Amino acid sequence: MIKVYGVPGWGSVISELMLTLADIPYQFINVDGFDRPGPQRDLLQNLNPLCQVPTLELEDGTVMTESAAIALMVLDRCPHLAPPVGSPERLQFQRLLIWFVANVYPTFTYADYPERWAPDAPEQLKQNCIEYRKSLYLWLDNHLQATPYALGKTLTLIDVYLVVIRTWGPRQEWFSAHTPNITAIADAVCQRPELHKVLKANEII
Ligand SMILES: N[C@@H](CCC(=O)N[C@@H](CS)C(=O)NCC(=O)O)C(=O)O
Repeated sequence: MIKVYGVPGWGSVISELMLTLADIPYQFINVDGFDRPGPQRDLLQNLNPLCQVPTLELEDGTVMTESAAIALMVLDRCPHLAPPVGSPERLQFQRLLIWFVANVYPTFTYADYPERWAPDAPEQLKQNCIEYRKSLYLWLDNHLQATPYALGKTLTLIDVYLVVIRTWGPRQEWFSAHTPNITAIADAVCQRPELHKVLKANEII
């Protein structure tokens, strides 16, 4: 069975939700505290030198990291979780998938541990990243025109990112006030009964 190394509510929930949608069984291994020296960090770093979650160990022991790569792996097994090849929505799916990990995720890398990158001005780095992230979300919200999900009537793996990031900084109240489309899509994902157990375990609902 696939092992998902993670922390409840952190990036590992993105993989947990994707695997759940694809009906792929997995075992969750809690590595809470991995971002400080200790046994959890040693365990994770042994698998993933970047020491980040999500980190997966596949059925055959292969290590898999990077949420977008994990999404593509899930799609290989369960293609209906993305729009069909050749459709305009497919291109949007591909664009947004890479957009998230190329633009949004690094703002967490730098803002969550600012002293690592700017020991002389950590607070400034943190604030700049948070403001930049907000500008990304405002662009995204304008770009999302479909309902009830990001790409229309069918839930895709992009929707998983939306329901998760809405719980992270700048937090749900900010999203409610500034990003009505992200909010509506995240609310729609929260209604999916097959995701309730994982959403609850990660305190998203
Ligand atoms: N590019 C990675 C980013 C993963 C990531 O940054 N995860 C955060 C937790 S949500 C993390 O592990 N941070 C610890 C660190 O960067 O040291 C992905 O898309 O999976």
